[in-house]
Amino acid sequence: MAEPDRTAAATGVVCAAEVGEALRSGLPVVALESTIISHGLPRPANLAVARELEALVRDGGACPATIAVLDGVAHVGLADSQLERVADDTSMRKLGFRDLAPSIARRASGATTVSATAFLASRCGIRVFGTGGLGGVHRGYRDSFDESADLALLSRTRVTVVSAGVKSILDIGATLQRLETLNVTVVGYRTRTFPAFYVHSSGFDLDWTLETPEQVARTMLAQDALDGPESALLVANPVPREHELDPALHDAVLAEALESAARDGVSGQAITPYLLDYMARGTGGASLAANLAAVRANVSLATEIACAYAGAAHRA
Ligand code: PSU
Ligand code: MN
Repeated sequence: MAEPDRTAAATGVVCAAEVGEALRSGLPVVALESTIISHGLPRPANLAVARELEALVRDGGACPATIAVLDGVAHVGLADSQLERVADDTSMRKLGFRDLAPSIARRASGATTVSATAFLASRCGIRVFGTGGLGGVHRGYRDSFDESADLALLSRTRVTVVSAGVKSILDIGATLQRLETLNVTVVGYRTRTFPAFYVHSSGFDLDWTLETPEQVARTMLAQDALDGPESALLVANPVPREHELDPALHDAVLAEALESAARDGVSGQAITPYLLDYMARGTGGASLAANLAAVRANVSLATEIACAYAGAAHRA
């Protein structure tokens, strides 16, 4: 990758030259988050996955922009050596939106969650973002108040996020309620029920279903034209049925994982990585296979949507 555009360096945000050029030319760009690489997937396979996701975007005709903070600079688009660092460096922090300012001020390094990634993408003019599963309302939130900052950020950020719903480790019904209250538009992609990340369906009905990338692009253009509050569009793309985790195995291991987390007193930022790791070990890697299938499908769909949107915006 060429030298970054350093004129942006003073702001603490640097858009990689390739990404900046694509955006200026109206070419499709897809943002990718880094927390899934550093905290969501086991080493060393995580680096191969990070590279594979970027390749999926390129093969689909768009420019990938993986986002992370390195030594106090928020990078939108990483060179391969930077991607390696995100995957290998065990001291990378987990950064939500609210962590960006202190990480820049303290010259810290960290991977960005959905909230930080969505913000940085949108700030640079990237309209589409592909990820695994969003954060949401945790089970037991009545005691812990644990609701991911992803939800509030998406209620005021104009970005289209493609995810396999929210992780089944969460309270999915409560998460859907919060998304409604926060006015985040949720559409199912070729499904009438909200997906549950590792499994195809959570059983919760959705109000809207879209069938093609062009329909998603038209919905984005309608959001632009309405000119309402800058909220996101959440495209819920279920993991393909043939790759889903066996629901019985899923429920059994999840119950153990939640008990173990309570026993170990895990809370706050640590709970999501803890539960994901427990699920991967407890299912003998099967949850990981479902996780990867979901992320690949989401990144491919995000690429198709970015291409359809770039084409439609160009014609408009
Ligand atoms: N989905 C995954 N793996 C992950 C995450 C989501 O498959 O690691 C991350 C995302 O970065 C998401 C974050 O934004 O978990 C939510 O964390 P929290 O619940 O602490 O907000
Ligand atoms: Mn949380």
